[in-house]
Amino acid sequence: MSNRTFTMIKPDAMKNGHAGAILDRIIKEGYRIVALKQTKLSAEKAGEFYAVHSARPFYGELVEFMSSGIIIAAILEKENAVASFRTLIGATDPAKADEGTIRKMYATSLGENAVHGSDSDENAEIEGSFFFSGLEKF
Ligand code: RTP
Ligand code: MG
Repeated sequence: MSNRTFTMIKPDAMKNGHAGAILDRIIKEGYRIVALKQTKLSAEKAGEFYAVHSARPFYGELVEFMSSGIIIAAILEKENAVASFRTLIGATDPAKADEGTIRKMYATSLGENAVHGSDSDENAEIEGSFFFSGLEKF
């Protein structure tokens, strides 16, 4: 089991001023920041990142949203990082997320849900490498 995951603070949380609170929570929960940057995805890059969802009805909306504003991308390290981080962020739909989870506290809607968390060790590695070179991971 790998001890790393990949996250993004999505455009809604950035625009709503939650980035500081979310990063503070992540650090307080014991994640070490391996790499971090503020950036903006083009529609093409957002489409590539979420290519696994390209056949889904919400794909166009998802690509438009994820390229609509600045994001923060980060690689995080903690024991059992992928699963523990998905527990910390809560269900995809904030209305169904547990009390105290990041999506419950900061997400806007199912489509605009504040944060991303990798869903497997393999995808954590692929997604982290999408944003960061080896020289940017410490
Ligand atoms: P993520 O990949 O962003 O961490 O979210 P997730 O695993 O919880 O959910 P996933 O199934 O991978 O969906 C990716 C993102 O697509 C948007 N979505 N919209 N309108 C809809 O029905 C719908 N369903 C999913 C969400 O922004 C979700 O995070
Ligand atoms: Mg996902």
